[in-house]
Amino acid sequence: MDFQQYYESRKKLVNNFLEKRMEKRGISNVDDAMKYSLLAGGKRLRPIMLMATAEAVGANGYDFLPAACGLEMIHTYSLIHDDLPCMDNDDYRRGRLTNHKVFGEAMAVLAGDGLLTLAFEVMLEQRNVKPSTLVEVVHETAMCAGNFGMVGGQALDLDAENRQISAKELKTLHEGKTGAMFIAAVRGGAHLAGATDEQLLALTHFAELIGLAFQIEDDILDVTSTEEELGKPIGSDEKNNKSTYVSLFGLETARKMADDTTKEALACLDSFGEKAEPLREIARLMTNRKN
Ligand code: GRG
Repeated sequence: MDFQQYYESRKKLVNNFLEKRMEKRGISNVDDAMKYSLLAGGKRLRPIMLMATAEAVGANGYDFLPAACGLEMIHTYSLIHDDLPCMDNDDYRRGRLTNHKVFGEAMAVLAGDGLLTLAFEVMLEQRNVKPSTLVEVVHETAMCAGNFGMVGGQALDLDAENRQISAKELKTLHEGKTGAMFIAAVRGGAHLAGATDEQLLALTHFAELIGLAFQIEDDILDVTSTEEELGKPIGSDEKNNKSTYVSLFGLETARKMADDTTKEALACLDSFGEKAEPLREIARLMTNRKN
């Protein structure tokens, strides 16, 4: 399998779907702010992951584009809000100015709200699945995105600012903030493709582990990319006091943790055979990524 070709073709499907769907305008110029961030690139990991999981179970991933693209809308809203001055106060995202830098803070809040709401509208436009299955997928996605998942994790993150937290607290924080949306992607694809209970269990465990490995890798990249660029010794950056896997365990142990967790995640896919190869490659991509 040519994974690069696989990934690019799925990314194109996602981008085309999002562009087409955003042609349907609402009543105001909040649409421009929503489109600005949604169509700004990005790896499209979560929708591609949903499709690849459906394929691992034996379905066609591209049959589930509305459900998959809803996840990208939720993810994009979270990035817009995360970049706001009251949160991380970032000026750049996906290689361009952040939403609030271009449209102002109030409009950026609304663009995020609009994308979160549109996500559920679009997911419910998914056809060719039993209504009860779709309800289950949307319900799980809502739980993963909300106070039991991403929003809860972000709140824990705010609370952890400028104080040291334990490894257990850090894990809970990231299981919510980052991991929950990967669980939504994998379980969503599994449900839509009609996975058995046994398959669902293995895939859920895979998603939990790969979310953790992705976060450890993100913490590693945070220190290695910025500090290498600046020519500083790795580990010397004290720009904030946030606890990370690197600050808690050191760079070498964090690298080993990322590797071991990825291997454990891949082992969860052993019974899926050749059909899970794209999902395996996505897992490898997520943990060896350069950006
Ligand atoms: C504001 C409710 C709320 C939640 C914010 C996702 C998130 C929660 C914050 C983003 C901040 C961050 C750097 C989180 C770590 C996970 C991460 C690297 C997210 C970026 O996801 P990618 O790499 O980004 O999939 P692209 O741009 O490729 O989609």
